[in-house]
Amino acid sequence: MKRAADLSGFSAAEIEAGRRLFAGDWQFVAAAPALTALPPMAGPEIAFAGRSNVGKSSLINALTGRRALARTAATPGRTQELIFFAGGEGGHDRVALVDMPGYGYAAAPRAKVAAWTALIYDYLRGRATLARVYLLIDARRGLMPADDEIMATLDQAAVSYQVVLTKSDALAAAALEERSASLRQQLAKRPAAYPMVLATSAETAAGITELRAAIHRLLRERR
Ligand SMILES: Nc1nc2c(ncn2[C@@H]2O[C@H](COP(=O)(O)OP(=O)(O)O)[C@@H](O)[C@H]2O)c(=O)[nH]1
Ligand SMILES: [Mg+2]
Repeated sequence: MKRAADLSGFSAAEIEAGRRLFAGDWQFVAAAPALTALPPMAGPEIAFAGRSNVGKSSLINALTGRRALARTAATPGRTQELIFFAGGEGGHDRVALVDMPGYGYAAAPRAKVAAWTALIYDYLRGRATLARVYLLIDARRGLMPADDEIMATLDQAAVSYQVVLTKSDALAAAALEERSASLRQQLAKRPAAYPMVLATSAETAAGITELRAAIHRLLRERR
């Protein structure tokens, strides 16, 4: 509907192109436990970063319409590798979605945490094909100190990122709007942050159409 497209800031054509982009065949490509194991740089990469359990894998499944493309974990801190999924429409550049290890998981052994924190930071700072980082924030919790650290790093490295709220189904509409507004304010002083906050739910699919359109727009602008 035209009205819905207007409200989200995307045209009906962009919404449709986003839908088509994610209706294609998405496949697992590689799991990299270290920088030396990254797949060769090909098309643009879109990374999903955030605390353990924030909903990264669930969001990738919701975007691609595949219930179990990315593994979702009842046990937090399980994904300690960069997981690459590739897909996209025929004719377009191949696009990769990257499911990142979660940070801020205190119960893991310290040496392991150090290793995968280094992996996250090295990848985010040094990957030339990284088109955008989606920084996932649990709508119920808002920004935590570990999120601030990642944002400071992305700002310093001038890597463009956008905050995506997850689990929006867990909040009432007014509380969700309040959370988005306060986040927008916090992002205003972040040079590499996209000013708009997107609220999503893998549970109800709220915001998924818009996120697909946003990814389509970003890929188109890069071409
Ligand atoms: N209510 C709700 N729960 C969610 C949503 N997305 C993920 N979860 C739950 O949050 C937990 C962690 O999800 P997961 O995708 O594995 O998080 P990851 O560690 O960031 O990859 C799981 O128990 C999911 O079922 C959502 O949109 N709404
Ligand atoms: Mg995960």
